[in-house]
Amino acid sequence: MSQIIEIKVPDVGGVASIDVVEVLVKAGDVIAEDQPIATLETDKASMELPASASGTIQQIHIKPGDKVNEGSLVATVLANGAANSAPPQPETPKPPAENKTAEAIKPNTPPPALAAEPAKPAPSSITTQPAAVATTVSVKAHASPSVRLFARELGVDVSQINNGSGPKGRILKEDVKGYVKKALTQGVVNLGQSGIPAIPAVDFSQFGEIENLKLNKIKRLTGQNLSRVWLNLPMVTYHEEADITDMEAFRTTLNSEKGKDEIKITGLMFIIKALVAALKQFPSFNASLSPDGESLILKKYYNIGIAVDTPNGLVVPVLKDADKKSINQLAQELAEKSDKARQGKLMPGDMQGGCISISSLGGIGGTAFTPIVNAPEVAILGVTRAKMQPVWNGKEFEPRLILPLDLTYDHRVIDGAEGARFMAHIKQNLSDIRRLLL
Ligand code: CAO
Repeated sequence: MSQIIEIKVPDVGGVASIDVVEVLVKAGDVIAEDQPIATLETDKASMELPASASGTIQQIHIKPGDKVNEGSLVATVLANGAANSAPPQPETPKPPAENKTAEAIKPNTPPPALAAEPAKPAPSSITTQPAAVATTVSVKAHASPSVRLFARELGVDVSQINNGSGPKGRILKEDVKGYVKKALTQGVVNLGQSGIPAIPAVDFSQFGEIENLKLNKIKRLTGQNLSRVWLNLPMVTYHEEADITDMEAFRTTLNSEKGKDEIKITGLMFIIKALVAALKQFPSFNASLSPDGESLILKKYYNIGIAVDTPNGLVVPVLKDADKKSINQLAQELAEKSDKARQGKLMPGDMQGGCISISSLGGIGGTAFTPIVNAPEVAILGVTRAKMQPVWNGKEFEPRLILPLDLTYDHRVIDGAEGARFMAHIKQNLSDIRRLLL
C-alpha cells in the first residue's frame, strides 16, 4: 500500500517565524531520503531541510519568503519501496531548554526526535515525519536574513567574514561593508581555488585621466595560461653563455652566398639545431608530466615551438620534426610561420604539438630573462642579445661574441644538475657547431 508522508518543520529549538529562503524541489520530483528539500533561515543560522523519506513529492506547501514554525507542513510525499514499510516516526519531544537554537545543533548529533524511544505504529496510512533537520543542519555564518541579502547583493560570501561585531559575533551590515572595503584596499577576495589574494582594485581616475583599453583574445588567453603555469609549476631559471664567434662567422658567410630574395639565416636556426641535439641527449626535456604526476611521457619526435611577437600578442608556432629539417628549411618555415602569425593567420594546427619552446629576444636586446615554461612542456630556452666581450684565452683577452641563454625548467621533472648539463651541451654545440654533425 502506498503511503502519504507529511514532512513538517521539525523541532528547531523553539525558534518561531523561520524564513523560507529557497525551495529546492517541486511537485512530481522523486526524492531520496536526506535529500535537501528547502533552505530555512533564522536570524541566527541557515539550515537545509532534508527529506525524511524517499518517494514522489505530491505537493509543496511552502514557498520562498514564507515564514514557518515548528510543525509547519513542508511537503507531502508519496512514499515508495522501503519507505512504505518504514515505521512511523515518534512524536517529537521537547528538547532541553539549553538546546533551543538550530545553531546549537551540531551535524551528526541525533536530534531529540531521533534519540527518543520508538513510537507505536500510526493508525492510518498518513504518517507525519519531521524532517531530520538536526542530523544534517549546515550551520552557516551567524547573520540575519536581511544582512545575508545585503551581502548577496554585493557578491559577498558571508562565511568569509570571520568575526561579526554584533552580539555573540553576529555579522552586521557594517561588517559586510567593512569586508568589501578591505577587499578593495587590501585584496582579501579569493581567486577561485588558488586562495591567493586578488590585486586590489584601484580607481585610477582619481589620479588623472585614464582610458580603458579592452585586451584582445590572444592577450587574455595568454594571461590566463601564464597565470595557470605560474601557479602550477615550480620553475627554476638557469643562465649560461655560449661563445658563438665561430658560428657567427659561418652564418655571415652563408648569408653572403645567398641571393637577394633568399631567406637569410639567423642564429636562431643553429640554436634550434643545438636544442634538438640536447633533447636527444637528455630525453626528460623532451617530455611532459602525466596529469596525475605519476609518470613522464617521453616524446620521440622533435617539435620546437618558437615564441613570436605579433601586434596582437605572443603566439607560439611549432616547427615540426626540426631534427629532420635543414637549417635553410627551418629558416624558410620560421619566416613563413612568423609572417602568418603577425597577420593573425596561424591555424590551431600550426601551434600544436610542441615539445619545448624557444623565446628569443635577441633581435631586440637584453642580457638575461626568466621565460615561463609553456606547460605541459617541461622547459623553455630563452635567448637575449649576443655581444662582443673580452674573454681570457690563457695569454690575453680576446674579443669573442657571447650569447646569453636562459633555461627555465619544471623542477618537478628536471633537477638542477640535469638543467646545468643540458645547458652545457647546448653551449658546447653552439661554440663549435661541427659537433652538431656528430
Ligand atoms: N643576438 C644578436 N643579434 C640577434 C640575436 C641575438 N641573440 N637574435 C637575432 N638577432 C639579430 C638577427 O640576426 C637579425 O639581424 P640581421 O637582420 O642583421 O640579420 C635581427 O636580430 C632580427 O632578428 P629576428 O628577431 O627577426 O629573427 P630571429 O630569427 O632571431 O627571431 C622571431 C625570429 C620570430 C623569434 C623573432 O622575430 C621574434 O618574434 N622574437 C620575439 C619573441 C618574443 O617576444 N619572446 C618573448 C616571449 S616572453 O617569454
